[in-house]
Amino acid sequence: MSAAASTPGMTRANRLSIMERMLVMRRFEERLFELHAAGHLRGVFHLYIGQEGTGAAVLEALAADDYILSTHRNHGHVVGRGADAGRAYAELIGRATGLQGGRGGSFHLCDPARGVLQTSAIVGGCVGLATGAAYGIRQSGGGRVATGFFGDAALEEGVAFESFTLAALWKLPVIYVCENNSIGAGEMKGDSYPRSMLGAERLSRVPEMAGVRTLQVSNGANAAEVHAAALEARAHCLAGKGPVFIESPIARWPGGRSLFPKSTGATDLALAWGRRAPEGPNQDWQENHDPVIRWARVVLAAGDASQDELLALDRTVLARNDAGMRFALESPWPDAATATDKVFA
Ligand SMILES: Cc1ncc(C[n+]2csc(CCOP(=O)(O)OP(=O)(O)O)c2C)c(N)n1
Ligand SMILES: [Mg+2]
Repeated sequence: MSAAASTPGMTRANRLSIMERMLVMRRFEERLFELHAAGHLRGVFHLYIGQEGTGAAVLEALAADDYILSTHRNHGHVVGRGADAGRAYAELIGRATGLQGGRGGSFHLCDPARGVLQTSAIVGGCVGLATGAAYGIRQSGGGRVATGFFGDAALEEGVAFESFTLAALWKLPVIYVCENNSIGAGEMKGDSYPRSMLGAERLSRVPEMAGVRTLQVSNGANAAEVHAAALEARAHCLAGKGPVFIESPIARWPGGRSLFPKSTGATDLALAWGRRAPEGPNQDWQENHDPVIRWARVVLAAGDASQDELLALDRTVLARNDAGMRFALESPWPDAATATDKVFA
């Protein structure tokens, strides 16, 4: 079976667009380690590295005016949607030109002008926000969907069950994308941290119990499978049939297991055509689980691009990214006189 045949419903343009979204997400966050090392990032931050196969595919399946809500692990969703890298970096390092004027930082990064309405770092918060956005869509005539991206732990919060119930009862156009990264990869044991703490034997039992339709993706690194599920979910919502929950299991990136992420080095696209990753604890993930490398193999096998064309795309993405980083570093701090602007109490 050719790779193209394993991407049903997808055009060459879809495959290349997903590749570009993934590279945009990946390069943006890899460069964050440099900002952190230079002391520009204050406090903890969470990276989306390793989850791009899910985010890029869902974003590709959505329409430009669909709404998106996210969590503490939001950078990928925001830049993958097309947010300006410079304004996103500026936000992360607290500059006045940031998407939130430098007041939100990593935990609140969003881009309402591009439909990324809000980010909540409160676990489960995004489930409620996405449901509310879908209610807003319903009240204003429909024709679009709201999509909430959240982690497996969100299902442990009461707001998730309450939101699922309301969305099912009111048949709201909302897609719940659960990025379940409590899945072992490489040296990680299946029962080690992090893992879900639910009584339910499958995550999807929770939304099912509330009457929400569920779709199970077998591997969240497989963007083709995620894309197909997202298209199906969107059509279901637009037909007025109510919410859909997608569980996307993701082999957790080895750099993302500690409180502060640890770099595993810049992604080497040549792993897609046979170069070996450095031996060590990250090798299995880098060669076999990294969604960027896996998708590059799909694009190559489909004949969508040559190795040189993929490298050229990557250089273009990096150049744009790094111009954004320079813009952010050269941007001014917020004016102290505006410190109480947008403070409500
Ligand atoms: C209500 C609430 N409880 C606890 C926390 C602290 N906290 C931040 S991230 C996190 C784990 C989130 O896991 P998951 O939702 O699966 O997302 P992941 O980080 O694995 O992508 C916790 C407990 C929080 N932010 N909000
Ligand atoms: Mg998780």
